Amino acid sequence: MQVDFAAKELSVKLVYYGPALSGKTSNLRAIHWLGTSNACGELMTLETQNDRTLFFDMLPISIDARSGLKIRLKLFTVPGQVMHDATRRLVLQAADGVAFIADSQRSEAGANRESFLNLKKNLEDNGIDPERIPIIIQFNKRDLEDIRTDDELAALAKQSRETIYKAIATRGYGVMQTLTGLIRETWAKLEEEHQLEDKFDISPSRLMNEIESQLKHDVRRAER
Ligand SMILES: Nc1nc2c(ncn2[C@@H]2O[C@H](COP(=O)(O)OP(=O)(O)O)[C@@H](O)[C@H]2O)c(=O)[nH]1
Ligand SMILES: [Mg+2]
Repeated sequence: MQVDFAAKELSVKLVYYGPALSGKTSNLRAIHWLGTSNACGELMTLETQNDRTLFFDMLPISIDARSGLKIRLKLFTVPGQVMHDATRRLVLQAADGVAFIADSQRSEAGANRESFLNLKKNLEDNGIDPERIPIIIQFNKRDLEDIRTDDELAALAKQSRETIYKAIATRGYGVMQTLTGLIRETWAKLEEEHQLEDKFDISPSRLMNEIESQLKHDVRRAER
């Protein structure tokens, strides 16, 4: 996190991690498409021909809280392929929170596991304690055949520290819940470390209300 006290501006870095093709870029695309244009900036994506992220994607989100605090969220994705480990480590530098995007297909369980271990190693290499940084897990591609069942994910959620979300990123399903869950956990950690409520006069719950109302379209108003 970077703080500019004079400008009352706070920058938070959130990283979407996971194996190749699990849906990290699709999450950012869906956030850009579902979010308000006021909050969401341009989505920067770098892609090779075979649809895999070459370096990373980045989506900036700005929230202006009523207390005057400006919150700048930067969402990054990492390239999933094994060979891009140096890029992943670089993108993880100074991360405040991580969304691990897993592929729900049974065939991808090994790739998920390998990528999760790689995440922990790269956090450690960056001097970040993997047991303390907020990490949430999204099981994406819930629309496909031969996926891990809801019961299996519930059992997994019981034994893991991380909250588990379910998503179909290409349809936007579950994507905003994952993002707001990640922001909530990340803010709680930053609050604990930096006493933001005292410094900026904003409680975590009020902040989440403001983020949700500025990020998401008001459905009732849109329907009128
Ligand atoms: N059926 C299905 N396909 C998905 C879903 N999310 C992503 N995909 C597809 O999976 C492929 C890889 O997605 P992408 O977001 O580029 O993965 P990344 O490598 O993690 O950035 C693309 O063809 C997407 O259209 C999903 O929820 N359901
Ligand atoms: Mg990608």
